Amino acid sequence: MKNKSCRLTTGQALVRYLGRQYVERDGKRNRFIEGIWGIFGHGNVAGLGQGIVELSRAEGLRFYKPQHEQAMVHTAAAFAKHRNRLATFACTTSIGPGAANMVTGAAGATVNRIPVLLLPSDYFANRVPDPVLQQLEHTIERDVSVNDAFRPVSKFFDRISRPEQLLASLQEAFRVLTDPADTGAVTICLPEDVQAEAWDWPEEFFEQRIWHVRRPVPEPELVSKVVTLLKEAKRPLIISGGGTIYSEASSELGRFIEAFGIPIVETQAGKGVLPWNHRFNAGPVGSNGATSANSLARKADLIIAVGTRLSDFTTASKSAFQNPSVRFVGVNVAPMDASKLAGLPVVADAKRALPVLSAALTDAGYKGSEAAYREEVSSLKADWDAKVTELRTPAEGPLSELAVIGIVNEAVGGNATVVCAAGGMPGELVRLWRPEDPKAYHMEYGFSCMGYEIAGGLGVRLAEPEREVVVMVGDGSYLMMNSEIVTAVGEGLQLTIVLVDNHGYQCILGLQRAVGVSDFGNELRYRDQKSDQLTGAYIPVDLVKHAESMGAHAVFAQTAKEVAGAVKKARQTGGVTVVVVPVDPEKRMPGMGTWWDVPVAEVSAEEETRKTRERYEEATSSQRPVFV
Ligand SMILES: Cc1ncc(C[n+]2csc(CCOP(=O)(O)OP(=O)(O)O)c2C)c(N)n1
Ligand SMILES: [Mg+2]
Repeated sequence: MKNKSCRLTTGQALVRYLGRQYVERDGKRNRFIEGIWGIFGHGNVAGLGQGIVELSRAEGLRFYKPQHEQAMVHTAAAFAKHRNRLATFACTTSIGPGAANMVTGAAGATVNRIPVLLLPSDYFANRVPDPVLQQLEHTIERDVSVNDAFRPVSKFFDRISRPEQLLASLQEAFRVLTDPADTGAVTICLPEDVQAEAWDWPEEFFEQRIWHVRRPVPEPELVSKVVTLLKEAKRPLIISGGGTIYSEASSELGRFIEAFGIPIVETQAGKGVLPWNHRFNAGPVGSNGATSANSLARKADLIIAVGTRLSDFTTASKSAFQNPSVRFVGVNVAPMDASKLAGLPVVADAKRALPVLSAALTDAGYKGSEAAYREEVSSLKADWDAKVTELRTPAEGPLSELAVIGIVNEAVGGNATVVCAAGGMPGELVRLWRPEDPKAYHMEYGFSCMGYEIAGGLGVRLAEPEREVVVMVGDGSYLMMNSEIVTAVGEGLQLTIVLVDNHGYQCILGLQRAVGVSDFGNELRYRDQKSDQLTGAYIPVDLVKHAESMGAHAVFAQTAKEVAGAVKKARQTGGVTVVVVPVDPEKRMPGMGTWWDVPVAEVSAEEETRKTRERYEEATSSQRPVFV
């Protein structure tokens, strides 16, 4: 018997399919694709674009138009991150440059393991008009297009040269998108002629589909091994990453550490899993870490890494763990992450694994860490908290970026979501911001992509309209990508943006000094006519006028009172408010004995560089590239 079918174009069928995909986890169900973001060109306006016009409203998919293709991927990723990867957006572009503009966003999503569905258009499958406007004519490989640049940055890649290929392709695309270990950017390239081509689609293809988001349980054999390891450990420590938050395992983690007196330290993606003032939360670990967390990490003999990819910032480029007999356990849905640092790979979901471990430990008579260790944790934590308070407190004279962070945090509280990605602020926020909720700290520090901040803030705002959102952005990031303010204004969204102006790329300038190079090419300065270098006066950019021109309310605030007042007022004013805060670039975060591996020139005519190289070589000797 022939099944019923319906005749639709590829573009129409795709829209219908997207509207009917749901996810389910812990018995809760929601639509997976919340809407479609797109910028049209000849590649998609008649194909998928026509499908969107005709069907998206009926399918409950709202269409959004950003100002930049890269930005819309950041928005989609931020939305998905805030929703713990249980929902995202689809993003459509034209061919060539529109598609290429999404590659950076795709990489960011994949690096951070965040689902985004990317639908770049591609040149004609029939190749009759070749080369179509914007087509890359590869001289040897005729089937290569600009879109092949998505391959290394996607977790799934396909090119649809016949409509019916969508049947199998979308099935796999959604499996990857909704799988906690495999997820990332999923790219389906759509040749412009195929988008407009009709086919008889089986009705079943459009039935509502519910994707179960798995929570793998730990293997009992490995649970026993963890029990043995913990019973032997004197200084156990948990590193908690973004995975713990995506898994919604805050309560399970809290119960586990309370039961056994094991402290946690946080990564950038994992910050906020427990409130900053939880007695066993020893703060951020690694290169931008707290003295408390780093002291515990240095001496730990057993580290349980939960939901973290153990990036170089977390491990201080593999120098953070100095106990000769330290062992690692990796609790992670992704086998690659579970096995890092030669860890015992407990491939499991955090929310499932922690109670299982807890029960096994109790059964085995494990009483938890010793009193002296717990006391050490509290005393380290108390010292660190006092240090944070001191660093956040405004001093005399022009504001420091550190003080601005404290002022803004005080003004919005511990439940508003702070959004940031690149510059000096991520390293400062991770130490100084005090979140009181797992969704109060949104840092994109896997790719640390300049330009994510405002677009990301927009995504968070859409993901949870009730919560206050404050974007912290440096002048460099702002100048690179600010035009999503127009999108937020157009959508009537409230967004508070704190724009910290220190005349350029001050974190890289600080790094430059740290690697023994003199100040060069990082500040926003005129070319000096005499030296022919970028050493002239600061280029005055009127950031207030700039923000105003896009429809934002803009406020210049240079004292603690003005900053706090402007931030508080922003929420009542509604719409987008940009608070421009000038800060003293030389009031930097003091050194805290941490390290990040950035290689220093091995030979140089500069004495300073040679000395720095000596110190660098000394520092690398504390790296441990191999663990057993
Ligand atoms: C797209 C992109 N390009 C380059 C970099 C390298 N980079 C990291 S931070 C930074 C400077 C950021 O300047 P700003 O936003 O003003 O922050 P500040 O350094 O002053 O704190 C640069 C160039 C990056 N992370 N992302
Ligand atoms: Mg700056």
